[in-house]
Amino acid sequence: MNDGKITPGRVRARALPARFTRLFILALLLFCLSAVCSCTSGNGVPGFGKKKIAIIFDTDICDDIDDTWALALLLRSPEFDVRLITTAVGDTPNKAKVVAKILEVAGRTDIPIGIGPVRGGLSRGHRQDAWIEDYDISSYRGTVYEDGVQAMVDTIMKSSRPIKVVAVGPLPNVAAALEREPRIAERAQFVGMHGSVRRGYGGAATPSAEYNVRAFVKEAQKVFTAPWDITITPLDTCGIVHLRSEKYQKVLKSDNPLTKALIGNYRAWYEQGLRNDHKDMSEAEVNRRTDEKINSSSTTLFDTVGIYLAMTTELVEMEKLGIKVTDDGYTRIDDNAKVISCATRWNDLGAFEDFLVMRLTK
Ligand SMILES: [Ca+2]
Repeated sequence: MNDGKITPGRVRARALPARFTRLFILALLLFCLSAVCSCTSGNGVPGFGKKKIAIIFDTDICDDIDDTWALALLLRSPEFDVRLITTAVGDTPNKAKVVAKILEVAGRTDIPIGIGPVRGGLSRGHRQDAWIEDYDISSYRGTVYEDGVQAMVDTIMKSSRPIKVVAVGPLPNVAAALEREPRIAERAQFVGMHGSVRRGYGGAATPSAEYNVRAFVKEAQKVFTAPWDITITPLDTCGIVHLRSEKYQKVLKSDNPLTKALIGNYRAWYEQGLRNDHKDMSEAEVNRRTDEKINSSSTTLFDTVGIYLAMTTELVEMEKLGIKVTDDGYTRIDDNAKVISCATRWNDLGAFEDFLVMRLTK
């Protein structure tokens, strides 16, 4: 008989779903909280959780030595899953030899190398040639793609998760990849060492037409208007990074094979620069000046900040700014331009230098 009263059994039957609902909501909250924490904690990298950050590194290595520092930082950073390294501008096949030999030293021949198209300026040889004199890239145990642009496209399109394209040179490779397959912009984010927002070279009070933009303006315009997330370190932040005194000495004296290779490349690059600029200089004088520089400090380490921004923005102040790449190679603030994330100031430059030293010497 049922008089309409609710029996204890039925109470329990109704209460259980309510308890389960509360437990479910609690579990859901904990899940969301852990997801948020894993997305933003530790290295502040949004959207990638605890998985390694999948990246393609596009570099004009050998033109300036800071790319080699950036490559060493990349290889010493366990946060990254490096899917491909592409060489850009000038003698790209010869540049690939430097990358290959460095990857051999680092024990990272699992990383494929893509040779970008030979574009601009110097098409044969570069300032780190002496370091690869005895190296034959056909001995590289990993994969070398002759068509680096297609390798970039394929790596992005075949990836099951988003990839960061980290570029630290002019952008002929990245622009060509966008041209060949525009959908890469939907599947990748762009991080670059590019431009100059409020400060110019050496911390100057007015912006400069920064080299990586100015050298290939049309290509920079293509990359900076593509429909992907863009993060840059302009000269405002990357243009004032150096290692000197004790910090530099720690790197110089490191026994780490990769760091020793980095210093070896620095020496070769500096020597060749002296020979290029002073045709009549004696070998003794080249050696004396090289020793003086190599034993004292780094050059400006612009590109290391590109690698840093690919993993975190903790030590820099980020601004969302509309940035237009002008035909004369400036990156001007323009409210009508695509909004991108710009590292415009350091919160703690000393801490970044310490981080760099720690990564290169531990
Ligand atoms: Ca560079």
